[in-house]
Amino acid sequence: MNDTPANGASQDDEEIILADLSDEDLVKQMMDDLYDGLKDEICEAVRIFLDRGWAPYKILTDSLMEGMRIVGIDFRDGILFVPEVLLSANAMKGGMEILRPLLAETGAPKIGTMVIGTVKGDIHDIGKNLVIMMMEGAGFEVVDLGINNPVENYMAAIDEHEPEILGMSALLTTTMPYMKVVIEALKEHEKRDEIIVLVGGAPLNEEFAEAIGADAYCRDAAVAVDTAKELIARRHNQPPAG
Ligand code: B1M
Repeated sequence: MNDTPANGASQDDEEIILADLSDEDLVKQMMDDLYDGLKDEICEAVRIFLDRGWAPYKILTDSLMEGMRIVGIDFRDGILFVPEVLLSANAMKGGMEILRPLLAETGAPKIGTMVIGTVKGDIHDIGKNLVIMMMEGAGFEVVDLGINNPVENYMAAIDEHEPEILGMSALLTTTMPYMKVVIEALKEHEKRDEIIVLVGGAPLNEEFAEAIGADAYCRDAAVAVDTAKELIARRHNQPPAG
């Protein structure tokens, strides 16, 4: 990514020892490594930060998500292409897999169940997977439908698992309208009032969520957790758990 790596050495110099870098330089190096799709290096850096006592959520937000934001800018500008971004996504997932059990290990009591999936036509799943990790960590049982879900998948999972919450993710402006198709199907099957519908994904906003009849738009995974807790508590007429 950069001509000068985070530790100030030139590209041709000897190998960078991640463990020798300061926190600040290691964050910068992780962004470079995520950009270059270096999964092993990302996993090593995540472990180093954990050893240094960083909270899993801080590692996620300060290095992995920030790194992916930069990848997104160069993807948009035609500097990076799909194969390169896939490598970055793979590296990010490697880091997330290390953090996943740690985020889920809070011992929080079970609050409710959520069915979540990325909508039809859309294969982005990193943000959805992050939401799942955070929801599990907060005490939700989560049924993950994966990517590219037609309305039938959501309806079948709702029938089977009877969740309090339905979550939908979309990262493309062309796929986000499909969320309305799912909400309309819920109405048609007289299930809309039984379930809290939360939607998220980079191109969405509150106005869109309101326009399609969702209960709330969630800007990020932490907001998804807070919103889920709050809306469930409101249904039960109790203060939010945790
Ligand atoms: Co895609 N892609 N991509 N891509 N991709 C975007 C979304 C894009 C903005 C890039 C850009 O141009 N800057 C652009 C969309 C433009 C638009 O629609 N306006 C785009 C495009 C165009 C495409 C293709 C069409 C490219 C092509 O083929 N020509 C293609 C579409 C494929 C398809 O889906 N049919 C495509 C493909 C891909 C890859 C496969 C290469 C890869 C996905 C790999 C994967 O997910 N396994 C990819 C990636 C990685 C991205 C970017 C770079 C990063 C997305 C990401 O993971 N962000 C992205 C650029 C960007 O968003 N800046 C881009 C990190 C993640 C943690 O954030 O997903 O926003 P995010 O999730 C957040 C919140 O949004 C929220 O919480 C999460 C955590 O905080 N949230 C929810 C998300 N879902 C939620 C659900 C909830 C609650 C909150 O429910 C309750």
